[in-house]
Amino acid sequence: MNIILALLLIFSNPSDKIKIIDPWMRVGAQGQATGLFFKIENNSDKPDTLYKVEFEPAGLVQIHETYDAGNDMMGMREVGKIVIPAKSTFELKPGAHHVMLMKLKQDIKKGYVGDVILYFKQAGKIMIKAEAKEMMSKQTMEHKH
Ligand SMILES: [Cu+2]
Repeated sequence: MNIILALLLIFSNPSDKIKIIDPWMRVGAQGQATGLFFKIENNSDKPDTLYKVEFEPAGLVQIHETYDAGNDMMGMREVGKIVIPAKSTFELKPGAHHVMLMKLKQDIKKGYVGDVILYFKQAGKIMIKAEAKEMMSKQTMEHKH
């Protein structure tokens, strides 16, 4: 190993090991819930776990997965955390895992950019900005809690 690489390894910020790619949220109305989506790239040689998300304009934030509820319906339920294996990418997207921003204190309109804080067990606190976009979807989402 050369010296420059060794120094980079010593001084690299732990959060560089986790990269958040293409964050966005779906538009939503005050009092309602909406989804937050992004890709998590884990460049570390250890698994990492996303276990908490903060978004000030939401009264409640949960990490959800989507499942087949039968009769062509999709259900959602809280999973509490997402484990990202070493050297891999995990995608949160509509119809799959997502962050649910619930009890919105304000309308989230198209073009709005929100500050979100993600908490990882290894990488710690990561701040991101997510822009609100409209989503075209034929899926019917239903909460089953
Ligand atoms: Cu959900």
